[in-house]
Amino acid sequence: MELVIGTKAWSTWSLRPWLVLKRTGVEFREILIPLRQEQGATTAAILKHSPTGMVPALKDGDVLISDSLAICEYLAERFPDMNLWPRDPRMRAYARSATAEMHSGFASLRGECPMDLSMWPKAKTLSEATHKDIRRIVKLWTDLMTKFGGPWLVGEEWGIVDAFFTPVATRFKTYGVKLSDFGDKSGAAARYAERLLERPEFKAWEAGV
Ligand SMILES: N[C@@H](CCC(=O)N[C@@H](CS)C(=O)NCC(=O)O)C(=O)O
Repeated sequence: MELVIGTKAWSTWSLRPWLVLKRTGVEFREILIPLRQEQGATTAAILKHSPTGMVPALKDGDVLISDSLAICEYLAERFPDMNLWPRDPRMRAYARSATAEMHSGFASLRGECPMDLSMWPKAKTLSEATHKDIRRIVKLWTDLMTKFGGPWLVGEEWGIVDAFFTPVATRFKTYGVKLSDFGDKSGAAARYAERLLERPEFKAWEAGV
């Protein structure tokens, strides 16, 4: 398998399926395209691999998948024993719902706090729209861990839903976001964010930044 990704410090959408693919333990080739090159060079380089002109893209034989969530769905089917989604249908529904909320939402947080793993952590003044996104994330994380007992978002196994929120945890660290200011009374959300950044798959990604 080959995974086409963008600059590791910045590309949140590449990070998510990379973590999931790493978790499977399968050997894969990484094709790294530097983002933000001048005069359309990034798009031209990505177009050699994927018609969307966006990363990530997964190539598995003659199959090409060009969206982070679709790649994770494919990996869950390709490696059914890895429990990348929870086995229990009810838990799986919650995991999918939270993953989809991340995939299509939190635009303000994403725009205002871009992932930058090469940046020294520095607190930033955030807009009310971003405050709202953070409060929603804290509530979502807290509710799911209360419902399913943690330590991961939907139960005992780390999976796709946790991979999807890993870039959020990096943003909270980089921009000095104190989750206790956003409804994290018990500190459970802050501890979950720390756990995400301690995962061996994330450490392996970070080593390549
Ligand atoms: N919905 C897509 C979003 C992919 C996306 O926005 N990728 C960005 C990088 S993180 C990209 O390829 N940008 C092209 C560029 O920077 O030239 C997914 O989930 O895979």
